[in-house]
Amino acid sequence: MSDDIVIKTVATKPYLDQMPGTSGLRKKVPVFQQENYPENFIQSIFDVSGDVKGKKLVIGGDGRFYNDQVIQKAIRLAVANGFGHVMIGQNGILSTPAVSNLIRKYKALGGIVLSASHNPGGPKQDFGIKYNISNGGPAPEKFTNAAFERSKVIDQYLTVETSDIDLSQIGKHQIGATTIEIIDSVADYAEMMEDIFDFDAIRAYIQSGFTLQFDAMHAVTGPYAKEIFEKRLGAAEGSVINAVPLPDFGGQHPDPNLIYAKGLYDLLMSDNAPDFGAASDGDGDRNMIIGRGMFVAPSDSLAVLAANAHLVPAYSAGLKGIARSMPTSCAADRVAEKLKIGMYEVPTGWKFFGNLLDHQMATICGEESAGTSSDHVREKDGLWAVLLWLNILAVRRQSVADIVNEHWRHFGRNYYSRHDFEGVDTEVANKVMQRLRGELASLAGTSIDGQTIEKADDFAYHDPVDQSVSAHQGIRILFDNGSRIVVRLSGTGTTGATIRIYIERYEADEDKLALDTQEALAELIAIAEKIIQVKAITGFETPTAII
Ligand code: G16
Repeated sequence: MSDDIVIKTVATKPYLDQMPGTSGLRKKVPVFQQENYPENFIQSIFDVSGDVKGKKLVIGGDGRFYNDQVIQKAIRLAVANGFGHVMIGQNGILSTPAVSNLIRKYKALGGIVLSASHNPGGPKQDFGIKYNISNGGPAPEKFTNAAFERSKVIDQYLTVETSDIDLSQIGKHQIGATTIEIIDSVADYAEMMEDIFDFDAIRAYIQSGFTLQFDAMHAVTGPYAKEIFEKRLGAAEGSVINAVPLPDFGGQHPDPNLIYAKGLYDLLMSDNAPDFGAASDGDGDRNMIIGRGMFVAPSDSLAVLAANAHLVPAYSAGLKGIARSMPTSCAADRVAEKLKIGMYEVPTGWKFFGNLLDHQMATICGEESAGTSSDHVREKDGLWAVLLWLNILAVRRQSVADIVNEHWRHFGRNYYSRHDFEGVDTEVANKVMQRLRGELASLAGTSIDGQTIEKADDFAYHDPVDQSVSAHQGIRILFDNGSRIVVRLSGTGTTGATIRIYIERYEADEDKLALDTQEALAELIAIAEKIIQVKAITGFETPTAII
């Protein structure tokens, strides 16, 4: 391609809605299709990134509808803004943890991930742009706030006139002073996984007859899972299902939970169950773990993984600390206490783990929303979590159910559930939160149905590293017996508001460890409605999702 490029300055008008949520900017595709909409946002990111001249940028996405077109726009903007080297996954495919790894490994200034995570894809569905900084993690609030401010006043962006880059062929292109490199989407990531885990042990376990099924949900992890589970670890062909990324994820929500991965769940509960089942989401950062006959809730998974991580090569020296998001159950806290290591509670959003990981305060992090990861990258990592389970299983040679039951006998069980009220009118949702905030001061010390509230607050996080304060991160109602009710508004939806209510109760009695979760929490669920009045105010009779 020619060296003479003409950089064009395009006049544009700001859109006022480009505020990133919990995980980047997420909107419906038609919103992103408005004139200059993605360009405005990407230019705003570059504008607040300091000097980008000659720097490296990683670009990839989960393959959803509009992915390829925004990649071409991003390439033109990157060239015009003076980046020296742009690395792009083949066919535009890169999982979120793979982007995090590439940024760190190749010392890039940052990375653009085109994904709306577990939200559905297609011409009328969701799209998103996330930006990760040079530590490989999601841009912190300071950065996203600055980008948002910039987007509100932006009046021009830079681009070049050039033909589309063929994303299907691995290789290099030169546009002006910028090298555009199409890379193998999987190779670097798979290599990193081989460095962390004992692939020989897992391979031997699989050879001995251990069976697994991984559902890639027609999203980004298909090619990664094929390479790792089937090719490198020797799982039978067909162990990875829905392995081809599709722009509309086959019309499904690529959300690995009991609602959208019900087929996998049913298989694992059936007579034909393999030993192990797992799934990941749109962009490959979430995970779902199901043993034969046993679903492992994400909060429990974090606790079990933390308690057993020392069995795996990369963590054999032990963990430095564990971190979880505030609404995640306290099961991991009991592990940290036993291991005598630090335990950190941060707001929802992976960006809050960045400082703890960078400063070796935490090694493993996790969230109730099905994200788990470690200090190997600065994102949550779905396949890493699956491999950690597999490596532990290969060492312990016990079933998932036996390991989890043993864990509960040892540490007690944190019964836990999330009740979502989706598609609530935003004003009504705000009313629920405002009313509750107004009640907080009077809640402490009161008893409801025989349960005493010890503390009620609006969670504010004081980052121990940079001393920044993030306020209003969700309401916590803490009972004197360790039970908790947490309420917050989701930051990832694209339609109306979602109220999430998280309910948790600790049980140490060995005879009460196998109760049905909703039954075990029934009393607390009733108390939650009395305090929050979500049904009364919204008019919803039941949650739209119980997870
Ligand atoms: C994002 C964030 C996570 C967060 C999750 C749920 O995940 O990266 O840290 O826990 O959203 O957020 P909310 O409860 O606000 O909907 P993802 O996988 O969507 O990028």
